[in-house]
Amino acid sequence: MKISSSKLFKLAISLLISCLAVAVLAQDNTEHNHEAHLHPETNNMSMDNMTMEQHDHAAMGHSMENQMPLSGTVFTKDMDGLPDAVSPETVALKNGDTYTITAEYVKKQVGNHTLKMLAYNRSIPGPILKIEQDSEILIKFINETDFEQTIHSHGVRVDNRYDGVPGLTQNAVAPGDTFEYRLKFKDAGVFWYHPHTREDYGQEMGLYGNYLISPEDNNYWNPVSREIPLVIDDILIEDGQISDFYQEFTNFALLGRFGNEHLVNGEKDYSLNINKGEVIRFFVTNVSNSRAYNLTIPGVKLKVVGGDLGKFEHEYFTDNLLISPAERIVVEAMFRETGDFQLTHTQPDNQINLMRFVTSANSHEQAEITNAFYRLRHNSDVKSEFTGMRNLMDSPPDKILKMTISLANQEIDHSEHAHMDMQMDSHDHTQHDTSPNSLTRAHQPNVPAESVLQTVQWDDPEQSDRTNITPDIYWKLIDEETGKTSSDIDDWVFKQDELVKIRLVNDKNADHIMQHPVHVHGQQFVVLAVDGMPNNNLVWKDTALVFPGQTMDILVKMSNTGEWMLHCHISEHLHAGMAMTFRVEDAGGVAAGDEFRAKSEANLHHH
Ligand SMILES: [Cu+2]
Repeated sequence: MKISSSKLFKLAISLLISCLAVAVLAQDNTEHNHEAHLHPETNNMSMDNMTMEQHDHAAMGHSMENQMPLSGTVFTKDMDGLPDAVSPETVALKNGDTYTITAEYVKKQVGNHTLKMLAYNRSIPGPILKIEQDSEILIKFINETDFEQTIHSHGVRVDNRYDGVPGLTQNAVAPGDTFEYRLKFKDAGVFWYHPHTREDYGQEMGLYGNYLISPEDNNYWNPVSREIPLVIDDILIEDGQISDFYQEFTNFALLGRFGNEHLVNGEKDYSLNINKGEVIRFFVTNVSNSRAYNLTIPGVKLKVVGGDLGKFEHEYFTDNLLISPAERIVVEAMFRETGDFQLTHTQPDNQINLMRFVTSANSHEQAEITNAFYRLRHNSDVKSEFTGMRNLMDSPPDKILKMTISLANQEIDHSEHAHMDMQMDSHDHTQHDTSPNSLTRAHQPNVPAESVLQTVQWDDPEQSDRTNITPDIYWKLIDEETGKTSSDIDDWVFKQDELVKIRLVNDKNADHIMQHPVHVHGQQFVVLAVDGMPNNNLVWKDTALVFPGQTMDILVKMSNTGEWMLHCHISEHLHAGMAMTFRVEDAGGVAAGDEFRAKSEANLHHH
């Protein structure tokens, strides 16, 4: 039986949005600046169908002063009676264990501000769940917030029923309700969990946490002194609180919400004490809504060993770690010198200190660990997994997906966008940078060339994007073959274990060009080539950053049946339409989660 997931998904989204609005309107909310201005067409993202009223609203929004509130219902910032945030707990779970995660509002001290935030088990990040590879864990989720929730286990090849996509794999968890997620962890490495409802709001407010999956093979990673997860985020604080979110729409929809404060493991001035000679393996996760981080630790040697889903074919030393929203990097750092070191983020116009490492004089150096650090491993086990895939390097793509936006009807004042001019000027899409150095780098998409870094939208310092809202802003995925767009794409059906090559084309002729971190649910993929340059260091991934104007070929191994999302992981772009679904079914045409979708479709038809 073939189910039209796209129709179902659209209906579900529209139901979700209307339920959300009603649920929140029903409760006492004393912070309405304005009468609720509901957009009945929030789910209809077509620009052509934009009503006059919406158009006027959009045009007015852009000409208004930045500080003018939008016409909508602001999520309340009332903090009365909220519990204080606690420090994240590290919890070791064994096969068959059950663990309860509760999402709720907390008060959290960030610098001089007491912020209303959202937390899992009252901590930001949520608890670090340490689990052995191949274990199955039952997560009992409780929603103590005032809006619908789910848990999406990012990068974990879960059974489709536990993927956390409302309307597609489960019903959203209403306030006060619960849901049980039965999760099997097939892969080793670092993963993360977050909601898949109003990600722009939930994630920015603090709903994220790591799974650390220890490999079955004790020699999978190098010997190190310690392993430490680093969760990196930026938040936008204005007037002492996290800047407004609206119940009816997503703001900052063109560029995504860039923050003005940076958090590492939930803290503004995070610091770690290190003993001289230690090699630390950091599991880095970027949980920001929109910001790509360009990380380094000046004075400390870094070796990249893993990506989203396990080891690279070849380890490499680097000065820079580029990490887009939702990506993970596994990096080892050798602290040979005594003193203070900073984890920094570098963008063309400035450098920001994110956290501090204080290295004490008492040496903990161990020869075995030091020697392992300086040896670059070539992982033949990983390489052999990719042999068959590499043979498809030159084959034509099965699907071509254009990532674009059209602002033809929009009154967007581009002069407000700080990086627009720079971006357009520095853009030469017609030729590759062919200097020997950049050529080597181009073979390693993980270390982008300087000219590529120049094209990135690094920031929105004046928050010029605040009045750009959904559905006025419609970021699109267009199937080149059928012309179908985003949620209307309903014919991507693959057989289990098929290898599917998808060419992701970041439209260089779009009205606004920006980088997009593309996330594929439920499966693993590799980046085969970027702008036609083959990638000579493969790693399994679930999220890859397609730079402005770039073309990236990914090869997806469709191992996991179900109906799944493919979307941009800039939260605001996801809500602005840069999302689609695809189906993976077994030889008999059956996919996990079909029972849920059949039931929901029947229900939708009856109402
Ligand atoms: Cu995007």
